[in-house]
Amino acid sequence: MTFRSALACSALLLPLSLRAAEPADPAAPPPAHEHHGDAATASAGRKMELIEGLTAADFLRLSAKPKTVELVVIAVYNDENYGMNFNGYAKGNATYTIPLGWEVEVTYINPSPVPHSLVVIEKDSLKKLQVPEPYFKGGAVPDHLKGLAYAKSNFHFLADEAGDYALACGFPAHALNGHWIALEVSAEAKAPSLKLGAAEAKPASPAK
Ligand SMILES: [Cu+2]
Repeated sequence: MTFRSALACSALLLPLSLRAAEPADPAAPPPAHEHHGDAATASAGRKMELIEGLTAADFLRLSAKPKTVELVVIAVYNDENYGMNFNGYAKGNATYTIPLGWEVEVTYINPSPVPHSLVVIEKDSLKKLQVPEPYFKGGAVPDHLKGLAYAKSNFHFLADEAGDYALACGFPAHALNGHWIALEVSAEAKAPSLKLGAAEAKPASPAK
């Protein structure tokens, strides 16, 4: 065994956290393809500084204010659905559940050069080529039909009617092509939760 291959073998035995800190070996094979939704990826000209430091724990967080929840919804989080995803999920494959009567504070981030947007609409409206105005007052980024690239935008709305909604991209035809995740406003839910893909729904992270 050469010194170099011995080194490579010992590196494989190190815990992931230690290996991640080492400089990349240009001769090493690329890392295995990550399952969608697991992590943000830097491809396609994304400005990663726009989402730096954010993790899945930030997707849903209780606010310090009562009956208020904070959402971070990132467009083009990775390559899922050709980038037409929020937080790595598309086609309703993630679901936010908000108790009826709660205030929802949303931070929308699009680190990519491709315009996308975010608007809260009824789930039934998803089939339309052009998504309608936000269902709840204030429930959209500005210019949601034009979209925002390399952008961060905040909006908030009161979830004052129970039902099945979508957090959808308002850019023409994107919602139709799966650029949406689900939002349920529930009279039964006692606390907000987030279900990502096939995983169990998780409660909101504690307030910062
Ligand atoms: Cu979009």
